[in-house]
Amino acid sequence: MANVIVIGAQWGDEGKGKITDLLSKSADIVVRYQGGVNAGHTVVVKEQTFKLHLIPSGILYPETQCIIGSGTVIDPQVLIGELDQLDTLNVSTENLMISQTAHVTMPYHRLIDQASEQKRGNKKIGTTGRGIGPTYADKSERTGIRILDLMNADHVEEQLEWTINYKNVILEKLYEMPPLDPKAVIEEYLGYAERLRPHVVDSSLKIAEGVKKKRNILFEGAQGTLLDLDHGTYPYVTSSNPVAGGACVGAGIGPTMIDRVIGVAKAYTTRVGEGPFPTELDGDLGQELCDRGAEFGTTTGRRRRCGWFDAVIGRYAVRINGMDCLAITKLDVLDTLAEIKVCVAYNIDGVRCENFPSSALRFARCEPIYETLPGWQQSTAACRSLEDLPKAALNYLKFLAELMEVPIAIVSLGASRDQTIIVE
Ligand code: 2SA
Ligand code: MG
Repeated sequence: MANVIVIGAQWGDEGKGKITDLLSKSADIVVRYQGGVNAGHTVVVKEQTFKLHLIPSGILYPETQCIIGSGTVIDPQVLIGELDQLDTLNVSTENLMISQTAHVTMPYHRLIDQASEQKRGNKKIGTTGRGIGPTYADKSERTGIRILDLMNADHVEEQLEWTINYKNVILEKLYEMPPLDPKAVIEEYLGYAERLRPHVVDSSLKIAEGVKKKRNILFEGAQGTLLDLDHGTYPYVTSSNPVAGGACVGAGIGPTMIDRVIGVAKAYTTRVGEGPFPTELDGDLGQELCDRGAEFGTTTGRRRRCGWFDAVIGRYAVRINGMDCLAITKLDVLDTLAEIKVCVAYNIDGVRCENFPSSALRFARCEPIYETLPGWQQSTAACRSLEDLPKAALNYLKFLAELMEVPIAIVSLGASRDQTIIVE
């Protein structure tokens, strides 16, 4: 196992939660390195469904240490809600660690995220409305509140009073919203600080200690490659770096310490929020994928847009992440189809293009060039090895691996832990 990064190879919701849950069994430490409560992981264990936004799914294994790293943004209210949920389900949260240098999502971040989306009108990003962009903006602008600030009551009171008064000008003047009461916010967040205090650590030091002791460390990406702030479909992206390189920055570990990068991709493509999506299916077929795949956001409940597998973005994800191998999820969702299409290249203004165009304007003009493969029209849900798969399903997987020039290591055929093929 060693030190492994798991990333999403598409627009998020690839089923990383299930794959990291599987790998967490062999991990001693699981680290979240970016994103915040915009992420949503659904893990099903013994018919119990866990919905986690910030806490790594590794928490379900009693021995595994879980770290919410420096590059994440933490909404204390949501995090405490997750701690409470796990408590009622008798899952111990003693092994949860929170980076002291992670930034805090405050109420004004949430308000500004939602209000600015509204102001954008038809130019909106389609954010989760969880305050993610504004929290990272403050981090870059150097007006952010960090976990270590919250831990220091005297200092943070002054800092928050100034910041909230400053944000109130924006709320009132720009968005015509009522101002926040600094005293009430400060009191509320100092309360959260006490609940979180026992979990707060120097996270990069904890990780370094783990490396020294040769512990297996799993770095769990949230969202996906195409939502990366630098390498995704900007501006329709999130405000962090979900790509593998982001793990080094967000966790505070050098690239020489990483052994493997595993990409996770769905057997088709989904996207939630605005922005171009070349292989999107609008009609009945899109609806069928959505219904069969239960494609609704874990965080916001939004319906995900669905389409065919796009091997151009797949190849791009292999390159940007230095991906060693791939996990293909939700293959079973395609079980009913007579024919399956795969986008092998784009047509941009009459020219065939094999590579993902980094210009958003060019990407919006991409028309998919498809190859059509026969479907298998039988259930794969009970398959436990590649030999169990119908021939057409195996051919489909081989075709994807060839197009993306990466081996497939894991195939997932349903939500539960045992509906998985590990390729030897
Ligand atoms: P934000 O809120 O600023 O990060 O939104 C910016 C864009 O990033 C997309 N985004 C996501 N896309 C897929 N899944 C995400 N997590 C949730 C889930 C989403 C949900 O697991 O289902 O519940 O709706 C996620 N988080 C951010 C977002 O749609 C914007 O396009
Ligand atoms: Mg998700």
